[in-house]
Amino acid sequence: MAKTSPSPKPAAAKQVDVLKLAAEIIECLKYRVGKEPSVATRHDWLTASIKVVRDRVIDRWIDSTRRAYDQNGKRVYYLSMEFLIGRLMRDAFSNLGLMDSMREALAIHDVDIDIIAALEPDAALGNGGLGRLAACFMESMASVDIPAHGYGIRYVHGLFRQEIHDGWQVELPETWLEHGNPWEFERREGAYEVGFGGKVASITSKDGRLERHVWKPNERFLAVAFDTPVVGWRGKRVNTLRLWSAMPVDPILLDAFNAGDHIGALRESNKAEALTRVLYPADSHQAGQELRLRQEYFFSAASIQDIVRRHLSQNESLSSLPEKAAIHLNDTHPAIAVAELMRLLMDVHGHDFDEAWHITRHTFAYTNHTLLPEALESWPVPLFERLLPRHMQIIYAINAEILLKARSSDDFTEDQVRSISLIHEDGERRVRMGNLAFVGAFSVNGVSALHTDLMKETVFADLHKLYPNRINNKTNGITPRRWLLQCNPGLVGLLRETIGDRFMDDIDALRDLDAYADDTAFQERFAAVKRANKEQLVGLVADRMGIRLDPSALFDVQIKRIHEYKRQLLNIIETVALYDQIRSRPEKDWLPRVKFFAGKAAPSYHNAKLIIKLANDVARVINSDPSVRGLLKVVFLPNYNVSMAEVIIPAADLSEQISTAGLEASGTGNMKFALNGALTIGTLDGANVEIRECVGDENIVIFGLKADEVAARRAEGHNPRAVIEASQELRQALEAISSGVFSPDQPDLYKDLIGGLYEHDWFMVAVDFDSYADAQRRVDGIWRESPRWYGMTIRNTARVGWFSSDRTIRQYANEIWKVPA
Ligand code: 26W
Repeated sequence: MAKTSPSPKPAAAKQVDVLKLAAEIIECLKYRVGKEPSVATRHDWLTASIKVVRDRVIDRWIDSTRRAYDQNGKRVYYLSMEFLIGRLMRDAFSNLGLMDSMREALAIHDVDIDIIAALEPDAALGNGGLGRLAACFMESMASVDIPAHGYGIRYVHGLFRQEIHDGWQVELPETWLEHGNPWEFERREGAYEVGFGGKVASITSKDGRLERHVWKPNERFLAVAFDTPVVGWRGKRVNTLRLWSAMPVDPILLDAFNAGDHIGALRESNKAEALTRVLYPADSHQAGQELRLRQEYFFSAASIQDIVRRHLSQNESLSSLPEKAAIHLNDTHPAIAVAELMRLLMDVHGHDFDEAWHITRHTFAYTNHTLLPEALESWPVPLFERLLPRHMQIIYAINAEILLKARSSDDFTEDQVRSISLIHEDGERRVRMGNLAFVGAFSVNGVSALHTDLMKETVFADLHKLYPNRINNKTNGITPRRWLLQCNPGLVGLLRETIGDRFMDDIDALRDLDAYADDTAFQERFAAVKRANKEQLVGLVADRMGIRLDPSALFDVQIKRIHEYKRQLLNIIETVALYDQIRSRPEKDWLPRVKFFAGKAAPSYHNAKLIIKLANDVARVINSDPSVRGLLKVVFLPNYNVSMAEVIIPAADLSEQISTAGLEASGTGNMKFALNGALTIGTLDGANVEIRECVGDENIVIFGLKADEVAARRAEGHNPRAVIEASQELRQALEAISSGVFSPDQPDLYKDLIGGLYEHDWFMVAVDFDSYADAQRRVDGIWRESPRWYGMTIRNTARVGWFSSDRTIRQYANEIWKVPA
């Protein structure tokens, strides 16, 4: 399949390039990998190809770094516990315009670039939405030319590998570094010490006045930087993603070693290794383990030291930090950075509390990504105090300041003051990281219009009252390079022929496609592209799962983390209902459909794992039932990751965005599907609301309760049992599942899961069922009228350019960070 290159070069110049690249690959193979072509493995070719291109990145990287230094302008620092990057090779080659040349250069050596590209492991240093957003933002910041550094953790094991055994999720360790990582540069010289525990000493002057505090940790580790270049579109700018790895200060404890305790001598080493070894796999409830808090502090402290060092290398004092640095907190995971900067300002650089607080509050900005109460981070005070005693003191001092401000206003009741406090006082005392991030930041943003409104009304209602100008909205976006140009070359080719190349640099130009939405010839070509993408997915499913699919069926896709609020269960129940109907009315003209599911469940999330098992059980029964005659197929693709998304999304006809309204902060998969010409079936939740505004109500299928209706029902305590009794289709499907039709060996397996729908139906699965089933039949109707279907999906592609992360990043730059973009 033809891949696109961003800047077609004159043929002769390109030929020179290709020959030069081909020679460089051989040289690299020889001198840097240490192999002759005849004995090189595919991995060796991959390494050599990456290094050849990486060399071309380095000049631009150094140039970008020097430009930032010379200008001494404001820099952006994006602190994130997660970066869900995926593969980097195609991204870098394509952004540098080298994709076609590298393909040809490798072909000269009889190497197929697609085969070696598939060997590159996904860098899965994230769980889902939040981590992927950080990766899109890094690419966009480089593309719109913002001097930015990403800071995170170099986990040895990223998100676990998922296998499905007998329908159950099994978690296996992920080993992305097994063959080394040709993209990264280790910076041993740039290591910082990070401490834990110990005591706080007070230094007093001769006259007995308290001068300052000194924290004397009793554990110390080194944070070593690993840098990865992030190449922007057309190579304009190359930014740095700096990931920290923990190392022992003393690799071998000589005293112990000399005393013959050879194992004990490695104690420090083992502890350090444990610190950055593995990513926590829960994306919506806080694990609450000490190691997690250690990880948060470790990477925040290393990052803040690095930022302070860089600032002081160019500026006299830290008083000017807010003019030179915007430090962005990606959710509360790095919120401890607020207290760490305060500590450095006061205890190391001699600022008094007021100065330090002024500098801090004008330097940090914070994004909230979820309103789910179980996902809001808080730490027990005793744990916090033991691990970070000085930070605990600082948090108390900040709290005193905030509570005073609230109490000095007549408008605040004692309840409201309590809700603003950084310390949760009912029962076990806990430090609230959301409140810390909120008060420590000059800007607090949500990730879609609806989510931002809900933030103001719910979690942060009282803080919003105290700081009414702080909360703002920045609707999420996705990078169109990875999520269109790279993943859908067929569509890109068609777009270039139809509306020219302008959209590749200015995504809003996709609008020109609107004029072709009803053009029959264009619709046919658009459909042919989709068909080819579906055939590719059919191949993947055949290879990995041995299931044969019909590419002319409607491909109905729900791929994302498995969570009750995302309501994969609603989709599965509707699938079971459809299966019932097909069997009871086989003579009807049913529409062939394939239901795709993929996603991981947090290992400790019981119901989510049960939902995976159910999807697999339903798939097994339906796929082997001859009476549905292949009209309905269900596929659960194991081990969903970024690379898999890049194959599935371009092949989707229908995008399932069906979360309980009010619970999905934004969603970003919804944007990727729409951009690649899928129709959305969804609730008015997260960014779906804004997608509807962009594509038009007539080009999206909306169903279900709205956010305020969900809240009202939850508050009044509704009666789901009555709802179920009233819907025959739903009742039958639920009875089938809970009586063991899909789990004959364990007939009770789904009793509790389904029982919950009768009891409380917290996520409104039963309540929204009829409306969802109706919406699905509307989808059937549209699919049958092919010109209407393609008119709608073409308009989706044409009208969602606004969801580019370049737009999002420009808004962050102009409205929050105040840096030129
Ligand atoms: C403390 C455990 C934990 C870990 C991760 C709690 C919460 C998280 C994340 C905030 C969850 C997350 O990824 N949220 C998603 O963020 C996306 C990017 O803004 C949104 O599009 C999704 O709607 C939101 O669920």
